[in-house]
Formats: sequence, structure tokens, C-alpha cells
Amino acid sequence: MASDLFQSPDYYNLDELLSEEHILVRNATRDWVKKSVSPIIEDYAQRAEFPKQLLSGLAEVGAFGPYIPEEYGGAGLDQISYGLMMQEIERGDSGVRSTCSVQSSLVMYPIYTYGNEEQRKKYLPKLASGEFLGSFGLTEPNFGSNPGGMITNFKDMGDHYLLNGAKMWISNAPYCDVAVVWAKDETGRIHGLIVERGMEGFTTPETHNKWSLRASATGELVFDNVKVPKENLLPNKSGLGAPLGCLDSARYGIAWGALGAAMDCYDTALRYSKERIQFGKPIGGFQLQQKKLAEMITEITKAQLMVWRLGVLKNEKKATTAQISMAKRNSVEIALNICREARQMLGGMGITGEYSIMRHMMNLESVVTYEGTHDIHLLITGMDVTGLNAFK
Ligand code: TGC
Ligand code: FAD
Repeated sequence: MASDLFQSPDYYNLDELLSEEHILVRNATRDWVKKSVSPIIEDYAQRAEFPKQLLSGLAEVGAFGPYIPEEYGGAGLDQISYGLMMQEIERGDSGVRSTCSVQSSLVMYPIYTYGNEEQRKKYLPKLASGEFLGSFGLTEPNFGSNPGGMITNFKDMGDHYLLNGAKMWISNAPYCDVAVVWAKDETGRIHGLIVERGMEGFTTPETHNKWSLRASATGELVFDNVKVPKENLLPNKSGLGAPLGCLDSARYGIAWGALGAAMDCYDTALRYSKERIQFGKPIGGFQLQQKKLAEMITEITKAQLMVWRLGVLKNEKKATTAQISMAKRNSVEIALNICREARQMLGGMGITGEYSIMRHMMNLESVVTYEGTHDIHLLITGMDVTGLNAFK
């Protein structure tokens, strides 16, 4: 990939809305991405390899559990800092951001929020330091948008639980040390269980041949009569609302993250438009190219305002599931549109790995599907404004 010349767009002086701490966190993450992610990521994506060596650096910048209290190894930051980190990391690559979203919001968050003190002390510091990698098993082969139908289940055997079933499309699975797994008890109630690598009957086959998120490892979680110690059940919340609560946190991070990918594509196209000469002048001087750039920066600015406001609401614990859905859907949609326009602006060069645009575009095809598809989020908004449930 060409060297990383990224200049962050800030058309409405939004930095003035950020605290000194936010800017420090944002800049430190940006510097780390330029130094550690940009030089290697295209190569790893081309080879479909997970850049495992980035885990320690991600831990050092605080990207594993940014908002988890420091006593458990987290960074103890607010939600806007968390969002800015995800923006900067996804500016580098959505797959690397995925690793952080899963670790922070889908593994550390449920252990912190639904776990007991022993579970917090046992797992959170190791997850924060990157010594442990976590995964989150909700989706099953026959239950994606409708996770409440899951068939993975456990039986109470007296001194342990016996877990059976399979999860599919699980980020980090092939390398995970621990998995937060959602399964039904004998009454059909959903609970979270912490499953550890090495437990007999637990395997994590990798999913190959992806055209998207190639630098993120995806796989299955398979449970064949796995004996799970009783102390590994998350005791403080059960029901489908427990995993859905984790999704609120991860979707919030994605709303910021996808914007990072959009900003990178805009910045690349803007620079290219000033350098590429056709018909005797820079292509940025043609009205059709200016229209694309003007529309991109308008959409980026609107989305930046939306995620910033959502961050304020989240800090005040007032952000609703539906507000988060709207932001996740909007950021991913505008990012995909911007990628497609930016790729065209680069002409033939846009399809090569010399530039990040095509990789972002392919990555975003997963981001628009996971954590609730584009249409599922539309229906969540529809349900919120009408009070009528289109799912049932
Ligand atoms: P529904 O009847 O609406 O709700 C069931 C129960 O949950 C409660 N609830 C929530 N609780 C806390 N937080 C939330 N956000 C909640 N949303 C709902 C609700 O009150 C109810 O409670 P109770 O006590 O009445 O039982 O559920 P439904 O079955 O109708 O489904 C609704 C729907 C479709 C919106 C939901 O299932 C959904 O969001 N589906 C999309 C599935 C999804 O997003 N999967 C993501 C898997 S993880 C992933 O993709 C990780 S990618 C990571 C990466 O690499 O970055
Ligand atoms: P389906 O639910 O089968 O949907 C197919 C289509 O039908 C979609 O367009 C959908 O919008 C539409 N549809 C479904 N229901 C309705 C409806 N009621 N009305 C209108 N349209 C509808 N899951 C995890 O648990 N953990 C992970 O770490 C994880 N990581 C992932 C990583 C990647 C790379 C990918 C691709 C997925 C990952 N997922 C993960 C799974 C992801 O959350 C699901 O793919 C997603 O929720 C959609 O489920 P599905 O693929 O089964 O599609």
C-alpha cells in the first residue's frame, strides 16, 4: 500500500466539541495505526492472514476495554474516547476494529456487566492486556437475524453443565482463548457461559474463502458435550436481552468505526483528485469529481455530528437501542457509498492494493451485515417510531 498520508477531515471544527483527553486518545490511536497497521495490513488482507502480532499494540493503546474500569485492566475512558478509538482503528482496517469490538464490547462488557467479581478478576485483566483473545457466540447456522431461536443448549449435570450446539460466523474464533457463548437452559431461557479453549469437545474451525474482512479471523464454535464448570455461568442477567445489551455497545463502536473507513476513502480520493492530471488539469477541477467530493464530505460531517451526539447520550446513559441502530446503519451506509464513489475517482488505480479503498469497500460488506443487517436496523427504527413490531 502507498504510504499513509491520512489527513482527517473536520469540516465543522468538531474537534472543538472534544476534550483534551479525547484528542490525546484519538491522536495516540491514529499515530499507532499509521505506524503499526497501515504498513502491513494490505499484505495480511491479500494473504487472508490474521495479524496476531497487533494484539499487544492494541492493548497498549487501550483498545481492549477502553471504558472498562482501570481496576480490571481497562482504560477507564468515556464513550466518546471509545468511539474515537474505533474510528481511528477502522480507518486502518475494519477487521482490526472487529477484533477490538469483540474483545471490548462482546467479551469484556458481558463479563464486567453480567459476571461476578471472581469472573471479572479472573478474565478482564488478561483480556485487557491481550494475553487472552475473546470471541462472542450468538449466531448459529439457522439463526442469524433471529438469535432468539438458537438451539445451542446446556443441561445441569449437578456438578457441571453439559454444553451442545454450534455457533457460526464468529469473529476471533480460530484464535480465541475464551468465548462468551449464549445457550438455552432446560427451560429454554438464554444464559451466557464462559467457555475456555482446551475444554474437551470444544473446537473452533476457521471459515475460509472470505472476500471481506480478510485480515480478521472468522470461524465456528462447536460444542460436543463440553463440560462447563458451573462457576463459568454469567449470573447477573439472562434472556435474549443479555446478548442484545452487548450488541448495543458494539454497534455504537461500529457507528464510529465505519466513519473512519469513510474518512480514509474521502481523504484518499481528495488527494488523488489534486494529483491526477487528465485533459491537462487535475481531475479535481472537473465538476463531476467535485460533486462526488462535496457529497462525501457533507455525509461525513452529518455522520460525525450524529455519532458525537450519540456519544454524549451514551455517556449520560441515555442512548437508546434504536438511536444506536440508526447510527450504525447510517455510518455503514454512507461509508459504503463513499467507498464506491472514491474507488471510481481513482479509476483503474482504485481496484489495486496500492490504495486502501477497495479493501475498505469489501470489509464494509461484512460490517453492513454483522451486528444486525442494514434492513434489521431499519426495522428497529421503524418499530421505534411507529410502536408496531414488524418482526412478529
Ligand atoms: P425482542 O422480543 O425484541 O427482545 C427480546 C428481549 O430482549 C430485550 N431487549 C433488549 N435488552 C437489552 N438491550 C437491548 N438492546 C434489547 N433489545 C431487546 C427485550 O426487551 C426483550 O426482553 P423480555 O424481557 O421482554 O424478554 O427480540 P426479537 O426476538 O423480536 O428480536 C429483535 C431483533 C430482531 C431486533 C434482534 O434479535 C436483533 O437485533 N437481531 C439481529 C441479530 C444481531 O445483531 N446479531 C449480531 C451477532 S454478533 C455479531 O454480529 C458480531 S460481529 C462483531 C465484529 O466482528 O465486530
Ligand atoms: P439472515 O438472518 O439469514 O438474513 C438474510 C437476509 O434476510 C438479510 O438481508 C436480512 O436483512 C434479511 N432478513 C432477515 N430477517 C428479516 C426480516 N424480519 N425482515 C426483513 N428482512 C429480513 N455473529 C456472532 O454471534 N459473533 C460474531 O463474532 C460474528 N462475527 C461475524 C463476522 C462476519 C465476517 C460476518 C459476516 C458475520 C458475523 N456474525 C457474528 C454473524 C452476523 O451477526 C450475522 O451474519 C447477521 O446477524 C445476519 O445473520 P445471517 O447471516 O444468518 O443472515
